[in-house]
Amino acid sequence: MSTTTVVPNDLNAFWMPFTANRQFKKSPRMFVAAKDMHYTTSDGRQVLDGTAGLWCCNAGHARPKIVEAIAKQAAELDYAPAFQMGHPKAFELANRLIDIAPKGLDHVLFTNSGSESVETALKVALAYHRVKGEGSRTRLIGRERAYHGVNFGGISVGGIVTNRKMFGTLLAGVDHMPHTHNLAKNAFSKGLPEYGTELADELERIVTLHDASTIAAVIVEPVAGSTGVLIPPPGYLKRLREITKKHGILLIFDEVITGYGRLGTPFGADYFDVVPDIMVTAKGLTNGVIPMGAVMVSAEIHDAFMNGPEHVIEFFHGYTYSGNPIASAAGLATLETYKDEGLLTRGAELAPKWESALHSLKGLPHVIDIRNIGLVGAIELEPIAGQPTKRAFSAFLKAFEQGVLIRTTGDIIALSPPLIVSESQIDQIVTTLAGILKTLE
Ligand code: PXG
Repeated sequence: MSTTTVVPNDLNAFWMPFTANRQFKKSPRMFVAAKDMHYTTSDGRQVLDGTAGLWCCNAGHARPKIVEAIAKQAAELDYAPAFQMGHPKAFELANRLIDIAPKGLDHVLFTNSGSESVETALKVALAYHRVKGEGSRTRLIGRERAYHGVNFGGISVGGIVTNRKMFGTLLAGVDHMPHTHNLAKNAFSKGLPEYGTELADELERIVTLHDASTIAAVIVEPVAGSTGVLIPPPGYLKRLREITKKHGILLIFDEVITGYGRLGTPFGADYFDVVPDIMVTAKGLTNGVIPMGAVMVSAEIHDAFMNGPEHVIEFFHGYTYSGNPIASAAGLATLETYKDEGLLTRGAELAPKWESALHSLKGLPHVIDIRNIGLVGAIELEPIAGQPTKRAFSAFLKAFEQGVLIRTTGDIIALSPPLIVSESQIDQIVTTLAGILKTLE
């Protein structure tokens, strides 16, 4: 198929997600193919993927095992009812996930996205306390600047103002810890920033205010991704773990971005050596190819529900597509690809190269911070006075023209290449950005 014939001629009907629709439709940017580290545009150009799609194609694109598994599964068993029926691959995938998950997470609930995984985790947490006879634990604690997807629970515990302010009063009984971003003290940190561990103690203040008996769970991203890569100070997550444990509050890690090798360890929990009670994942679970999420929970949580008459449903929650056969097949093939190629830890090998390449941009115009962890990076730019987001967005457009895909959020450039990236491709990303930063308004 010619790459030039697949551009739709009317862009009006599709209301695009999280996109400046009018700007896009005046000047569309279309991908029509992808292979390994590259996208192909509708005008036949190669674009290096600096963002693993949207932080999800951790093994790169069109990987043979995954492609084959999906085709085979579609022909063999396309769909099986998710409620009161099963099929082998969902069980197999749950087992393979438990094999790579931090010790202590023993059961898996499947969803279709990160947002649904967040809702599922919050509901498990509330219901868990109730089945344990602690039904007064109804509050949920999130964090400023957090991104936990776009559904009502997720935006309630989330802390990105633009994602919340249009949507009414959200869930009741939610409070937020402060975020840990501190440019004045931590700018240009390599890896974990030095200052801010004591911000974890804000959780104690919130617990004192509401009383532990009213709090069900605390949810955090180990590294906040979507808001612009906010890396926790040393010991911060350990402290949250201690405080939650002390007060009988569940700790939920939202690992939608940090899961599946992004930090150079299988999960963020491994990187920080902190095991939560519930872990929320999606994206890299299926290499982004088929929508799927997985929520992993401790045996203690799972077992608390396994009471009452055996014919009665234990937890009234689930989706038509929970553990969908094709998604399960994609997940299994993805985990195999990660294992074959050592991708869940490859980020750790590349991290020193990644760090030095990124920090070489220090001193270029408008750059007010550079941060990195695993194979994640961020370059924060000084906003144009009175026109926030414009400078970074124009860097995004220029990078796309020059053959590199980056992401921007506010005036922050976020980078998260597939874990198969080569050292020379890291150089290409950074050299392209260096050229652009010198020419930005
Ligand atoms: N939790 C976290 C931590 C996420 O990063 C979600 C939940 C929601 O996942 P779904 O699958 O419902 O989109 C996310 C998603 C970006 C970007 O460029 C980040 C996300 C999605 C799209 C873009 O930072 N994160």
